[in-house]
Amino acid sequence: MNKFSIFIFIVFACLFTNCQKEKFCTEGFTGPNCDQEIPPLRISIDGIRINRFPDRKSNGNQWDIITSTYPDIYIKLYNEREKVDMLKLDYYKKDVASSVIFTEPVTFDYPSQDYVIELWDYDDFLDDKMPGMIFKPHQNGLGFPSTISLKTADLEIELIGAKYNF
Ligand SMILES: [Ca+2]
Ligand SMILES: [Ca+2]
Repeated sequence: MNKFSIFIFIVFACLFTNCQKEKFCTEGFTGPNCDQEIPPLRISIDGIRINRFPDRKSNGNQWDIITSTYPDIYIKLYNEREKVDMLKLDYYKKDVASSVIFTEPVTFDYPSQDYVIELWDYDDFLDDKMPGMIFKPHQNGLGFPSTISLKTADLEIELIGAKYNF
């Protein structure tokens, strides 16, 4: 075939195979209408913001009694199945009255699996366990938000600066 025949061949091939309808979807989406989400391979975040937690223990007592009633919060974060710590902070934020941010990068290697986040109140003797939650970093149908909001009856937590790897 000469160059012209090759050109004609490609034009006809396109007409019969709908290749002119091919689109480039936004990253993370696929399908004829670019509305099907591709499950991310990995999600990394810049930090964790705690926006709400109970102001008292489940028995009605205050979190602390000596210098302030507010808890001294640290976080544990692990994969529910493997129970391997992804984040176990060796510091705490003192006397947290309402919201607090932990600027701690974390990478979720299995974004569709269950992870557990636990809050703890540091005390000198025996730390108080605060509420926690089980969550999936990626939930199909919500798109790929840069802030991942997690809510239970007791807690409101945001995973901030989320980046997605496909
Ligand atoms: Ca306490
Ligand atoms: Ca404390």
